[in-house]
Amino acid sequence: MFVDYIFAIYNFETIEGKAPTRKGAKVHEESVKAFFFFVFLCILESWWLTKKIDMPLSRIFLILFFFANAFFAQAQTPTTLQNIYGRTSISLNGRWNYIIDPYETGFYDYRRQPFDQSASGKGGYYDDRKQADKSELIEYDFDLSPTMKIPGDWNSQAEKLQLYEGTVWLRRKFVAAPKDGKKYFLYFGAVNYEAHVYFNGKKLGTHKGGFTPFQFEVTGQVKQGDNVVVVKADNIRHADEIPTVNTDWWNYGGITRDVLLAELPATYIADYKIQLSGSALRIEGYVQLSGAAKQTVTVQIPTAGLTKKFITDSTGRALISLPVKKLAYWSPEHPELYKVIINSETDSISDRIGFRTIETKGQEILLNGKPVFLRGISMHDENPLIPGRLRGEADMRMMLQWAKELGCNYVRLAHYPHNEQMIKLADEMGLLVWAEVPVYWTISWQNPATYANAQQQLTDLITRDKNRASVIVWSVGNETPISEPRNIFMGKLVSHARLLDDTRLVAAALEVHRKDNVIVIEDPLGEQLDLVSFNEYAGWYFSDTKGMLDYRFDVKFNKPVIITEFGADALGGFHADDATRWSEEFQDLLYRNQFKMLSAIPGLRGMTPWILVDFRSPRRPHPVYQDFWNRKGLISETGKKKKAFFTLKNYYDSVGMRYK
Ligand code: GCB
Repeated sequence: MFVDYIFAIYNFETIEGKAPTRKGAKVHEESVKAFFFFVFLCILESWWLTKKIDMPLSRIFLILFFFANAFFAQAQTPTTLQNIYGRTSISLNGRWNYIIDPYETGFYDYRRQPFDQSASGKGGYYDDRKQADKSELIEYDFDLSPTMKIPGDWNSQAEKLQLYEGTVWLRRKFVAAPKDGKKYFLYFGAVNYEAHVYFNGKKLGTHKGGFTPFQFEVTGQVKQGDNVVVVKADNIRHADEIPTVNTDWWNYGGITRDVLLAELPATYIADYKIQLSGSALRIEGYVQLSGAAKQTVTVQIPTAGLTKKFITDSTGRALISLPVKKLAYWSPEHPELYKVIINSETDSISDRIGFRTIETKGQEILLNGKPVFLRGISMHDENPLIPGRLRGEADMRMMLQWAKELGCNYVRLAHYPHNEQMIKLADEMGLLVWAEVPVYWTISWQNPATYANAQQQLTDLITRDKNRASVIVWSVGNETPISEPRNIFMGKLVSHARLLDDTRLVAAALEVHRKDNVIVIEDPLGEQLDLVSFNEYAGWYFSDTKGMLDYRFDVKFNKPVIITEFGADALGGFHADDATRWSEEFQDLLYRNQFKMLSAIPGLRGMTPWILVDFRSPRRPHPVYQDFWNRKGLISETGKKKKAFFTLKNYYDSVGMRYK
């Protein structure tokens, strides 16, 4: 029954397709792993029963958890191309036909068996069939179905989809002219949450995780002329997924980011990292070719007068090291980006990369060796004006421009990876970035598949954005409740982030608790992090604008303190006295009082109040003040700045002067 217990919490379905699949192979590999894991559990159970091991079940369980993590983590390899926007590609954005399928009729037969697992593999909506003669029965028709704009969440594009959680099928036809000797990849910037992808009637694979990119190789499958992509997107929330069922944001479903068909040479530059080393004396990193080819690779930074050749090893990898003489370092004040060109014998790619260092020393954060105060703001990937996920560069620029107007040099892109283009814009506009994965609130800490999923999302985020100067912090999660399994889970994510990238800070929004009038920060996870970050809602979720000033902070770590959240809801345009909840005056006074409270923390080096603009949330039903909007924005859903916007701006202006 021990095995039964383990199985009850271990949802095997989540293993299938966890990672993006190349030609569907990974799904199979995972099933084989799951089988061996099962056999291992059976052996362990009989050993435990017969030998009567003198060890509590919880201890055995933890050992098992470690084992399973190591076992499944092996399948986690970076799977997307570096710098997709630097590649030759066809955009598959545009209008896609869609079919809403709440019962998954296009996926399962009437005995609930998946069509794509049947002997013929046929029968699902991905067949994209048309009636051959007038007597034929076909109960769907993509051509006659409505269309929606991709990239774009479905909730904001059709009234009946606003609150929808379930399956929607999306289809796009396109014309291609594949060339001999080239490789082709079908690339998705993000699909929320689970995607099953079919190309010309054949299943390519599945992917889970709503905010990270994935791709499938389709070399040899792209036809001259007409091609068709069908995606089954499913945004149902599950307790064992990342994020879990409970969040405070809208669960926007669908293909929310770009879809591209990329064309590459037979041996291509699959990945590279080109970053300034911690000492600022060298530019370091690697170039990774797609195959185990030995080639000469040249890295050029023309305006810095740097060129150097490297030879890849038998795995196709070359370690890069370029001594630096004179460089204009990237900073929010001078967001200098250098053109970097990488040539291999068979491929070439260029990027715009900024070079800067970031480190902590005691309670200081040093950017290019100089103390910096992070004047930040939190934001979601959502446009308040035309509600829905940010749909393109103009939306993203609007958000970052608002942050600039507020006097920010820093943004927290909460609570999940935002669009790759957003980070590129932050590079260009000069905003430091806190990047986060959706390990939020109550995750299934003891489920190995859940951990593997979280680790994969973190890997994909770091893989994608590791060349962006703006990103200075990888955050492994937000407000997760302390327990031993959680500490282990989060601790492993911290180590994983450091393993993948040692040029940035690692952080998380820690747990806090109150003892009388003291807000205590002693979450054990803090030991492993570079920053002390936490959310505190004095004046809103506890106390009020008067009583909050009686509270003080007790931070148990000698590290820079970056407050990840504080705030209050205010309905834009609602004015009253400053003791009245939901009024702009209440929110404004709360901000003023927060500055008083926070400036008493000796290590305070920055903050990202919650939040730049009002955002949609199903957790916020108050009919007058909320109407499914979290109103903690400094800007209303109509784009109007609230009083507290100007108060925070004044505060940042004065802090900015001190850190000049
Ligand atoms: C938090 C969460 C954030 C919520 C916010 C709130 O602590 O991190 O996602 O939206 O509080 O408004 O309650």
